[in-house]
Amino acid sequence: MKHFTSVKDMGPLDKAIQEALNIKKQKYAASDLGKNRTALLIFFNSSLRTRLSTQKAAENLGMHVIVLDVQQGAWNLETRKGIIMDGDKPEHLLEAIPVMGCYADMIGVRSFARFQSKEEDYGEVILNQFIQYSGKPVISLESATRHPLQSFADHITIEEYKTTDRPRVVLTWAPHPKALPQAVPNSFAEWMVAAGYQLTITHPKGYELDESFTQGAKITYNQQEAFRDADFIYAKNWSAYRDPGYGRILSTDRSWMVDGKKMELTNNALFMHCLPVRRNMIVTDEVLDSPRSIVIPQAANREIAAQVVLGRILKGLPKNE
Ligand code: SN0
Repeated sequence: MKHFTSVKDMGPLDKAIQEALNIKKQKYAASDLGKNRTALLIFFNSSLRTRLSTQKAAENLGMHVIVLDVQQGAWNLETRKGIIMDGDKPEHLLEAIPVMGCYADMIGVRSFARFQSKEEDYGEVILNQFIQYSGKPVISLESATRHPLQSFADHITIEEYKTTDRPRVVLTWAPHPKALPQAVPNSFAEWMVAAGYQLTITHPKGYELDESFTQGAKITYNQQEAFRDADFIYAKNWSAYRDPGYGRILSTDRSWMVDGKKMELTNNALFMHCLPVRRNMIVTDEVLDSPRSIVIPQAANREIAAQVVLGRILKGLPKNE
């Protein structure tokens, strides 16, 4: 594996799942693979699970890890090309990225959608600059349009908990006080269809996602209908994708919150969320604290997903001199 930015970099998914389940049984079996290798994890946005699980996965493989929070201590980075740098940003990504590449064998990047320009976000301008200018393998730690390490962990989790071959998976929009990216739902939809599951997406009118991610999924505005017979309920808020209104909140309708009554419509479904989750906005305490919630084992699988990806990238690196 060279870069990891979407499900398309994974190859056959049954093989990836097998690898993940093997790693889960023996996390330290390849603790020499990353000897004298350094992973640089760079965060333009906050992180808890991604930061901890990716660092842990790298350490399981014997790697060194450097974590850089751009907002805390690094020079404020300019990202626009051709700009006169007379403002508050002393360093340009065009120098910062190749410099980072000098110190690392691979670079993980978190850079959320900024909602200033849909073209820039959906063109993955920041992630692509890392790929273009670092000279090193790049791992998405959530980019503007996708969160593939999360989706892979979601896939592993569903494989572990499913009781039928092709479970019914429902992605439901839920209300949130802030405008959030579409990366998690885009990536989840794309990955679930690739995994061969029966995917239904439900959201209020106006929250349609980019169709290139949702092809193969059933889409309905009727949440109750979507919940009927579901095996997995995956809740997530996202902001509008369609224009006009890209990156905006169109609805705060609390009736979309996942609660115990809605869960009763399902086929005894399990509840999933990528976290962080806003209690009693997205989902009630009752559901989140119930035995049907698998958000913690889901988060635990982030380490396994990252270890599969980092291990594959390590195997593809040129020999250390
Ligand atoms: C991010 C998102 O893409 O939705 C990261 C999810 C893994 N979530 C948030 O930014 C939540 C922030 C909040 O205020 O709840």
